[in-house]
Amino acid sequence: MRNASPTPARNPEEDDFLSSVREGLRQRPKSIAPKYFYDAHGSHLFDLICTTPEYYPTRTETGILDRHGAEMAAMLGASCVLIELGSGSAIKTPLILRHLSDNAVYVPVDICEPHLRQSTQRLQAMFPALSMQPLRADYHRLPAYAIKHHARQRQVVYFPGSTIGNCTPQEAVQLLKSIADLVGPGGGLLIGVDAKKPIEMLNAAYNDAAGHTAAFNLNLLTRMQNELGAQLDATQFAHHAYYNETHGRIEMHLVSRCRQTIRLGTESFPFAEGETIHTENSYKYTAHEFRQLARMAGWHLKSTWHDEDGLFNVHYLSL
Ligand code: AVJ
Repeated sequence: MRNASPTPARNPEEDDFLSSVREGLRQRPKSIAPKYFYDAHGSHLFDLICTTPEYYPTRTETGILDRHGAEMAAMLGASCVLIELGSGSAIKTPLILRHLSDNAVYVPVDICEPHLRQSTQRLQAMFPALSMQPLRADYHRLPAYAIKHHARQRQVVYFPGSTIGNCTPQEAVQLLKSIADLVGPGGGLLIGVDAKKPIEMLNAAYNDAAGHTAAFNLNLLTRMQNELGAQLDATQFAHHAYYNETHGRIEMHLVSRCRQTIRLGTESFPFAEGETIHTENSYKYTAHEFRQLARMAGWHLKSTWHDEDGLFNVHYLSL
């Protein structure tokens, strides 16, 4: 399997931007799923967000993995099959891979083929002895048979970055159940989860002074113009992100600055002044809350690592 090339998509409709936008704009309140942020420019903007002083999750999680990676790898089993969901540019992955043995297998799973190829190449150069089995797939629809492995090798999903925060708690339980089905009995899950913290710090993280988060949010409108031929004036929308304490989540919205209409094909979507498109939820969980959620999906919390200030948790769970 060494240096295998990415598996081509089985289902070309799996990422249907047009029908998602159409359906999302028909809803009340209007919404578009956050996975559509990540075209090439959006992914670049996300990388910029991660470098801002306000956005603490990336550097905090990196610090945790750097300090405790050896202990994590010991719990995973050094010769496991490590399946990274939504691997993207896989910046933090070496912090785990460097502690695995040559018998381990690394399976990056990502929807974006160029990302997958580049990151696999980079990691294979860093760890020439490690087998890599890149898989181009939407990890929400990953079939259990997709990953080849030895029957006695433990399969561990690696899901960093608090990406699970984009799911509602109900969806998170479903995703955690499907991860359980994927890895099977004896399997494990290493997952990064952003923690609850003072509201000012949360709000600042999603309203960075450099404006990268605003650009990231507004890029969704540019994508709609460029890829779907949507007729709209992006300057008449504003970025709005705030912590919703009731739900324990950051909400991101695109707020209409005036009465206006977005046209998409033959369809018109009128906006009142102040009406929003809800573009993202980012849920924050205490370690206790996340343990309860995981338990509902059949997982047992084995260990939690965090930074000194308790901003971010990395959990290891087993079935
Ligand atoms: C990649 C989903 C974890 O929720 O913090 C960053 C995305 N949105 N700034 C997050 C994001 C705005 C990020 N996740």
